[in-house]
Amino acid sequence: METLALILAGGRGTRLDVLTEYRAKPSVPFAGKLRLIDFALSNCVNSGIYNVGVLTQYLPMSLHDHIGIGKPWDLDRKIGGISLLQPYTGKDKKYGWYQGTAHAVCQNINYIKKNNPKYVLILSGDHVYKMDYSQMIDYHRNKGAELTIAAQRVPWEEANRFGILETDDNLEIMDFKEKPEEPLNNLASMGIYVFNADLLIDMLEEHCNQENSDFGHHIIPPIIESSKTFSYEFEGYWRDVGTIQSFWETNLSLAAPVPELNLYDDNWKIHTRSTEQPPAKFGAKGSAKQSLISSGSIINGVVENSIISPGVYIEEGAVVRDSIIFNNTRIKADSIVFSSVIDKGVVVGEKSHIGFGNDLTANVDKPKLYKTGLTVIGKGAAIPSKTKI
Ligand code: ADQ
Ligand code: ADP
Repeated sequence: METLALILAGGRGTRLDVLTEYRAKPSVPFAGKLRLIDFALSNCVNSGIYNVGVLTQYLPMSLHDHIGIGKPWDLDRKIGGISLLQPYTGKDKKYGWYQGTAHAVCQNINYIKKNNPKYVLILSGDHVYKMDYSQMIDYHRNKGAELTIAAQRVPWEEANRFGILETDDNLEIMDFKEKPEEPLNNLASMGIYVFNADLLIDMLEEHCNQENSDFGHHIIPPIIESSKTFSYEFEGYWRDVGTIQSFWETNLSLAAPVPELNLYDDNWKIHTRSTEQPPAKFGAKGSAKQSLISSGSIINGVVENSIISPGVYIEEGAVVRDSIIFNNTRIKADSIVFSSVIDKGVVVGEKSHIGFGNDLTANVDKPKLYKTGLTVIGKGAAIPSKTKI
């Protein structure tokens, strides 16, 4: 096959705090029934790329379970299909834990060679976007590029979180700086690369023994000096949900009247593995507005501007607002949940208030400013009745 996609899914993503205590970031639930990695996987198959390797490492169980043999994405194929690429060790301890991103890909160099692709598409497993990679590959080919980096303008104040590109009028990349302290530009690398496979293999062979080798620091800068490298500007919706706030905001943006990211587009479905669930049910006093409610939920309380995963139970008199509730959590009667993210399998006891500031002032006045912060409850927590957090 012409293109092999490699999804980097091994990073810990510490800024997502307790949500990544038991799972890798690409496995974090999103939009009620999805997980973050569903975007990269679905984009691959929707772009006609059916040869995908997923590099996993940190707490891979939930991710492996989710991906399985790739059936929901039609990746359970004899030719191509999906491969889960875990770190392994060899006879002379030549291999081991993945350190930097390039080090991770490097340890799978034999897998790349075996597939013998013309292009290798490198992706992150934790970005929220819909992108037709086949257009990027056409662009790469038409430009005669050896490496193409997808890029997007980001707010200036965030530019230091990204790799920053300088291009000429022809969009050839002249300079690249990984997370510069004082960025001189705001054109950010999206961490999505199309490599000519032979160039990638050459570069990796040169850098393989460097444990910390990372694309942004060690692979891309020398390539820009020596090879034809282009920027592919992507103007669609794209978010790298690095922090709890951006995770919360990106999720809730889906409940807006006309979200920027359309999940209801039949031409670009985001596939996921889902379990059999009965329909969402609303009791006589149950209501929900401007919210996503997943199957298997029972809503007997009030839900506003929130994202509810499968199997959530919201009892009578409970109010959930501006919040994200993961699977099988139960919010008991007369409890209030404001501006919070509550992980799976949590039980919030009766008459509790989750999402109050330290001064017990509710977070409701200006939820967009997040000044009072979000409340995050870890997986499986049992919150006693009448607790205020
Ligand atoms: P970051 O996202 O900060 O910047 P990094 O932390 O290296 O880069 O993670 C990239 C991806 O690789 C993530 O999906 C992560 O989970 C995964 N990953 C990290 N370490 C890994 C390992 N050892 N094994 C397997 N997977 C691993 C990158 C680029 C920037 C660019 C931003 C855009 O370096 O230049 O601007 O992405 O988001
Ligand atoms: P997530 O919260 O990311 O959805 P799951 O609850 O689906 O994770 O768990 C992922 C996998 O890990 C499942 O196969 C589950 O059976 C397994 N698992 C979860 N907790 C434990 C545990 N304490 N011991 C062993 N396996 C576990």
